[in-house]
Amino acid sequence: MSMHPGRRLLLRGALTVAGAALAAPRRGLAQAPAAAPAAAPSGPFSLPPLPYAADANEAAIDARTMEIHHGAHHRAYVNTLNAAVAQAPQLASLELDAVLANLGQVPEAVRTAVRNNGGGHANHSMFWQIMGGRGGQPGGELMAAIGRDFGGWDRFRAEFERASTTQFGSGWAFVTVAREGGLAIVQKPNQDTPLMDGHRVLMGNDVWEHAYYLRYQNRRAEYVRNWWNVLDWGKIEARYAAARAGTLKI
Ligand code: MN3
Repeated sequence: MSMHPGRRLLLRGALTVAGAALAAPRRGLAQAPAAAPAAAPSGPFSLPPLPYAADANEAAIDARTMEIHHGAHHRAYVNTLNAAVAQAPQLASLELDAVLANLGQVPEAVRTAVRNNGGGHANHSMFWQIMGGRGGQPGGELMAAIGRDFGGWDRFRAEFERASTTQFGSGWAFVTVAREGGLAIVQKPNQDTPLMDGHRVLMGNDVWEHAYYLRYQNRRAEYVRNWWNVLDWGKIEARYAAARAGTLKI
């Protein structure tokens, strides 16, 4: 294979850096005078603040897990998504749900990054929103829809727990909501989301190990069972109403 001139340039640059490093006094890696990367783009997407204290979900999720999950994992999805969008600026002006529903139109060079990190950003933004509550059960139209579509609260809960525990490896269990109010339970691997199928997400649980491992280790079923205790059904009922009004985004 012949060497591309651009590649030769890169190699020459690398040799120069290596030579400089040899001549310079030894320093720690952290201080290495590497060619400074361009500053990471800070937008168009941003990390939403947690809408409650990190220990607000102690009934299911410890504060340390919340801090790492939000401050490190979700932040990384946002940063990587922004870096991908910087390479495809035509995406920057679009709503995230529209991008995810049309991944086939995203430039191939950044499509996987947008899928994983755009999905991760949407999923986690929804996830923080629906917790911080005291569990219990929903009321009103949402409870009526659960009765209609799942045959009652207990069966809904059992079916959602089964979807959460049987998702192989990393992924999510979701409840989707149709414009006319119909509900369905959906499993997705990785950071995929029903938004990618053009569907709306009512709620979803993150069953990646990073969501529960500090407290539960391999006991995913116990995490999934406890998760009901921190749901804010008022928020989820508001999402249900927004979905029916056609205003629910992510
Ligand atoms: Mn997660």
